[in-house]
Amino acid sequence: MKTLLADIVAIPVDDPIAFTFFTGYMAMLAASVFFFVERGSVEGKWKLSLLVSALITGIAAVHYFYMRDYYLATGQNPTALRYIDWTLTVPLMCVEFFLLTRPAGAKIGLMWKLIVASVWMLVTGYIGEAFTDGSTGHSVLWGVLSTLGYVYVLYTAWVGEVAQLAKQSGDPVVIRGIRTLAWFVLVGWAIYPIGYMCMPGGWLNTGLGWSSANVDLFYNIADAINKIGFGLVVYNIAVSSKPGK
Ligand SMILES: *C/C=C(C)/C=C/C=C(C)/C=C/C1=C(C)CCCC1(C)C
Repeated sequence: MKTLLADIVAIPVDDPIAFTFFTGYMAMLAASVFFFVERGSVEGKWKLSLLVSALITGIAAVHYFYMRDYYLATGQNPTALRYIDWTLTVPLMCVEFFLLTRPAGAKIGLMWKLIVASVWMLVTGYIGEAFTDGSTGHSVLWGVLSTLGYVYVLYTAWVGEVAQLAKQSGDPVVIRGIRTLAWFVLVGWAIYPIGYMCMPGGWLNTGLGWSSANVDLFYNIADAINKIGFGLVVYNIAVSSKPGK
């Protein structure tokens, strides 16, 4: 009995971070099943987009499974697992932008530019978090460098190539869908820097006294909104755009 109990991972009722790790895990898993199954019922040109949506939430679900355990066992932020997850899933979100605008003429170079910008954003963010000396200088320097990559993706989605290609598609569903995804990047993705600034030395940590435990609370909420939300927008485009091409 003792050994059995030791293997049970319990979620304390007064720990919102553990709660969101578990809820996030289940929600991502359910979303993956949904996107994967629905892939079978959308028009051919959208099938790959739905598969990528399922991969994004699927990869996240597996990471959440491990991150929840790591957090419950150590009480620490699972920084490395978190960034491994993002390094796989955020570039896949860039692939989604490419796939959705490809019928309107998007070139593969667009995809690579977005991937490079997002990987830059994540590598610099990782240095900021994982190698912190607890100082504000370190947090701000790497946070600002990371934000450059974020701004590039934001610009591309709102006014740059992605926005222009969406317009060229002439399909109101694609135009509206891409605009909604751009809103996700502007509002949903902006939750991450808030979490980042809770880390030791971060502005919200030193300025408002927010605990570094909140880093994961913000990241978990943001992940659920962005990964599942992104996928639902893609699904909506796939089921409501006009058939053909
Ligand atoms: C599914 C995971 C997603 C959509 C992750 C997105 C992550 C970001 C937009 C992170 C951005 C950051 C900054 C803009 C500055 C501070 C460091 C980061 C990495 C938290």
